[in-house]
Amino acid sequence: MTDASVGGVTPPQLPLALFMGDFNVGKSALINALLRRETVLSTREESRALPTFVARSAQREARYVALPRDRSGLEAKSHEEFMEVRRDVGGACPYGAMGAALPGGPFSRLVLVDTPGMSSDLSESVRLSRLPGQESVLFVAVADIEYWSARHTLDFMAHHHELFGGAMLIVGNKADHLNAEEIRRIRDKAPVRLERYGIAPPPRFFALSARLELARGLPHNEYRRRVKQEVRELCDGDFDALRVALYEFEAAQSAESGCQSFKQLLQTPLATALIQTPEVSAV
Ligand SMILES: Nc1nc2c(ncn2[C@@H]2O[C@H](COP(=O)(O)OP(=O)(O)OP(=O)(O)O)[C@@H](O)[C@H]2O)c(=O)[nH]1
Ligand SMILES: [Mg+2]
Repeated sequence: MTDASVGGVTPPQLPLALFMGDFNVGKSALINALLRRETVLSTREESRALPTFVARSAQREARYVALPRDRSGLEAKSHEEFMEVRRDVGGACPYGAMGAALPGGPFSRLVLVDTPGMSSDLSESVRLSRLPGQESVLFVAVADIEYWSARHTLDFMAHHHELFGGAMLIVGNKADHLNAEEIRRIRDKAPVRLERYGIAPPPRFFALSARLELARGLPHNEYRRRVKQEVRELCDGDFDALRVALYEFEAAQSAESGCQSFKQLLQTPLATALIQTPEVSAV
């Protein structure tokens, strides 16, 4: 085990749900859908966003921050500025990670961590290594449901299943692109497919749609109306089940107070590893 803590001090851990997967699979849309608001950038293009920690705030105003690569203190940002920060391929971006602290929201302690998708032109294959304090991390592997069992995705899942074991969920997103029969077939076969690949016991697999969920509170939403009712019901059901799984994880973590500030949160070993990705953590 490597000591990735900063200055030898490992701050107490808040429970974290870490969303990882290929670019464009809907990791950010999923986080926005869970939070029921457009907090992080979700876009058709590869986002090149930085790792982003979204936490609950006790204050009334939402707060956004950027952590410089040299860790020289946090910089406050407006939401607009926060959405615009991008990782540059040449490495010029001065920041390593972003943070958002939101008042209210569905989770009281669970921090949702968005990560940049594995980039196509950098041919990255991001792999985390074992981290101190990772017991408080739930690994959420996100994939496009149509390609979830591609070899590189299964390899990625197998690697992190070894690290996180039972603290792992799999999301097959964009199920709104399929018909009900296809969704059921993929969902029912997923455990067998995972076990055959050596990912055992298989993590829970959720077939859902962040896009449908984002529109769920809007009764006359055109897109929801266009999607067949059976598909909508399957997606809504699995999204609810995902929410429950996250609540259960949060509730199972010890109630000790975790990090009190972004500064602490962004200095945890996990944050350190993500900030260094891909230069250090990629293999
Ligand atoms: N049809 C459909 N489109 C979706 C869904 N979820 C996300 N999208 C779309 O997929 C595209 C990528 O979504 P993002 O949320 O930016 O995906 P990401 O995984 O965060 O991408 P990177 O940050 O680039 O890694 C956007 O155009 C979204 O609107 C879904 O459930 N259904
Ligand atoms: Mg994203």
